[in-house]
Amino acid sequence: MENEETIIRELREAVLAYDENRAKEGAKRALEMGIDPLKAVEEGLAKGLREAGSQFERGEIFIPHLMVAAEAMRAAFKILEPEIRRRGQEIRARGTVVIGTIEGDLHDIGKNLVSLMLEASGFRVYDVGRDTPVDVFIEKAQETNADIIGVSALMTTTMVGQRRLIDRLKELNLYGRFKVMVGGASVTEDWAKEIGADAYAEDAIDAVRKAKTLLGQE
Ligand code: HCB
Repeated sequence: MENEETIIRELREAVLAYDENRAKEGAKRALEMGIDPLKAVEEGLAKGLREAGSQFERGEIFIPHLMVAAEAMRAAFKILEPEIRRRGQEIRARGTVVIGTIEGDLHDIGKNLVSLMLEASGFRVYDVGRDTPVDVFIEKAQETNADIIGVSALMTTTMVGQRRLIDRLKELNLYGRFKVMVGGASVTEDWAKEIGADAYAEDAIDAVRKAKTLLGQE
């Protein structure tokens, strides 16, 4: 017999099985049955994605698995999102993050993953895309009253953009107003310290952990 519990379990398992169609079907069934869409996200999809994240941390699965799990969640989330808005509910807001890949850099897979994991963990996320100028990050952060700016850079040639962003915040007297979290393949903890960033995150799971720590939540 299909009930709320079985549908929520189905959503969680669909994400863990990397099955986008199954996740979308589950989301439609949840709406048909009048299940609280926020509960379907939090206890179904997001729980599945977090479990996939733990499997990744334990080395049981790899980046491509995490990405398809994330895609399955994103597809089903899109189906549930309008109903969440219609009910006037808000995703549990832990804080607001503006995230993007810095100017000159087209790599966005990691940034997208971080963005989705933050979203799944209750942050409100504004994604400013890739190849994004420093001022666009800062304007968006001001406009949305963000808590954190996440800056991705994958190449040694574009990492300097992370430093430029922090220098620009200083110039504008906004250094300290927004916490800055940096990441990307070539980025290290030492680099983050050197440029005056508030945090370095190694991967999407670490990014969620660091974002919570920055806001004094864990
Ligand atoms: Co690209 N590329 N690439 N590339 N590329 C790298 C990054 C090299 C390291 C490959 C190499 O030479 N060994 C290299 C950079 C060398 C360097 O500077 N040290 C490189 C180069 C040189 C280039 C081109 C210049 C190649 C060329 O055209 N000659 C060119 C650059 C174009 C440009 O940006 N202007 C280029 C192009 C490409 C694509 C388009 C083919 C493709 C990108 C597709 C896309 O993103 N839409 C690509 C890819 C896929 C890679 C590799 C193979 C994988 C990157 C990736 O997606 N990793 C990469 C090799 C590597 O990284 N070792 C190679 C998986 C994600 C999940 O990891 O590290 O991006 P991630 O993100 C993590 C983590 O860093 C952290 O969390 C994420 C999730 O776990 N994180 C954050 C990331 N951002 C964060 C922000 C935060 O606030 C917090 C945490």
